[in-house]
Amino acid sequence: MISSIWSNPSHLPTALAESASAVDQLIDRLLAVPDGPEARVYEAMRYSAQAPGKRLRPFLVLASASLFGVSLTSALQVAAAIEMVHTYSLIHDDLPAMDDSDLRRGRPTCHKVYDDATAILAGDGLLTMAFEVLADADTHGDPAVRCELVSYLAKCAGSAGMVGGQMIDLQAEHDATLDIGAITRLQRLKTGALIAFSSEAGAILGKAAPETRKLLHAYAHDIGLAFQIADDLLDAEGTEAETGKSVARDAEAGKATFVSILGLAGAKTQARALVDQALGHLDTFGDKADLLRQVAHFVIARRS
Ligand code: GRG
Repeated sequence: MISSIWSNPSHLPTALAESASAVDQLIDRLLAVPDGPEARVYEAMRYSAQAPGKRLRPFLVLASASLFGVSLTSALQVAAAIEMVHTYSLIHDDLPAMDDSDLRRGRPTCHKVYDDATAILAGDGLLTMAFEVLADADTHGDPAVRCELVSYLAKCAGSAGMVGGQMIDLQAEHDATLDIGAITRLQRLKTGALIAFSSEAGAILGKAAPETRKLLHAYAHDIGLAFQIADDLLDAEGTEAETGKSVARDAEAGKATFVSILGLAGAKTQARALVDQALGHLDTFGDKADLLRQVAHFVIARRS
């Protein structure tokens, strides 16, 4: 049972730490380093995947799966897969050809510790292994469910989702003229699509009715945008010590963001409104959705 991993579900920091520990143990097993010269790519994959991130997406998988009586084994498989895809995106985003960042999760970035080619391969290795994990029989007894997970993650991570959002972002890099609609679409693809997959994964595993899954999609849409506004606020107001990554990059690059368009106060108001809207989508789930409610508040209160 999923709830067995949470000793105190009303205390979000403890619940986040407990689900992070469970998913990290599985990732540790999945990324066992083989003998042979290919060991280097596994070491680079482990370096980034085991770095101290929030493990927010795995948590969303576990919290959404807990609504539908899904087994812990199934939910952890999906949680590990989404964290692998997320980590791949961070490794590639930090490369000199993209964001050229030296610091991620409070540590030197993968390409700084290894080299660019190894970092590219580590990202590729994590992305492809995620689909191997989803397709594994441990993920769900019903092949149709596994197929739906593979297909939906491919859509969310690929050119119709995160990769597409990253492409728009790279093209808009020095464009301060993007309007709020364009930024919203960019961020829905770049950040929101993986958050949508994570939040809907429980409904897919639990074979929930389409209208129930839609509620989680709507919740994810709202917290995804709130998460991105919080990210823009951290870039504008946070410190490198708090966030574990470079800050003030957006303003330096002259980039249009939610903060540059709405202002600091306007962005905070908008983020709070999105969280309220997200909570509204959870009404029908009752107390069972309390962790999803708490995490909605957390995405805008976080300092890293
Ligand atoms: C390279 C295909 C490709 C995509 C990159 C997600 C992404 C697209 C880039 C990451 C850069 C970034 C700062 C995105 C904005 C929000 C975001 C996804 C932040 C990082 O996620 P967190 O805060 O990170 O959940 P941790 O380290 O806690 O897992």
